[in-house]
Amino acid sequence: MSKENSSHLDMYQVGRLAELCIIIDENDNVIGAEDKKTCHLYKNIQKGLLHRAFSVVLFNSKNQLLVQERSDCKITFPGYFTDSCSSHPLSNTLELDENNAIGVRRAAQRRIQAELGIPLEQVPLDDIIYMTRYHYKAQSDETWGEHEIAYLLLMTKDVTLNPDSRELKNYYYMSKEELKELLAKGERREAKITPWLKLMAENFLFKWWDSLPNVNHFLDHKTIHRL
Ligand code: DMA
Ligand code: MN
Repeated sequence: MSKENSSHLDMYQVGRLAELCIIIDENDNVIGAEDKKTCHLYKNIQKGLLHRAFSVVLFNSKNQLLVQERSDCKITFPGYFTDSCSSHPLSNTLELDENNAIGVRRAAQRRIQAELGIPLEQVPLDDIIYMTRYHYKAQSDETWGEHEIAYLLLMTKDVTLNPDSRELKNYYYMSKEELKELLAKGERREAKITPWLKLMAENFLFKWWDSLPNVNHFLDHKTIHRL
């Protein structure tokens, strides 16, 4: 890994850098594929490289949000508090399928299983609701960053968790008030919060939270929110 800042990575996360992400234009049209490493090097992002991603917010039946604390080995934003599950659809036939965002939902199903250890039967594709998309850019350190159009996905479900410690070091179910408190701690620099959890909270989450589990009137598959 030569000169890049990768001292905090373990072999598992280094191996994951070979995953093939989907390269898109600013309107989310597929234009190619590049490995995860190429997509997340900030020098490439500064040249405009953009990839497709997703974020899942998972609520239990008590209307609490599952919040992850990322492992210290993550490439970007290690040790930060973040949404329930986020990652990238891969450049293969199943996950490129744009019909009803099925490819992205398949990727979410795959990563929910991998990161959180939730049994597959508890995560049917039909329970993963595609809400809307947002486009953002964020620098993690001098080497790595994010530049994505992310599909925001929502699930309301009581699940069984068996988290992978290589991905997250902890998880919490938070009420609206508890998330607000965490965000306030973030503002005071007493907690590290991923830029995408912050943006999601500022723009979408609290509106949706109030009408759970009936979120259909918030679906917006046309807009790509530029945040
Ligand atoms: C990438 O998340 C996706 C978003 C929306 C930031 P991540 O860094 O957790 O991805 P992965 O789990 O694949 O490393
Ligand atoms: Mn990414």
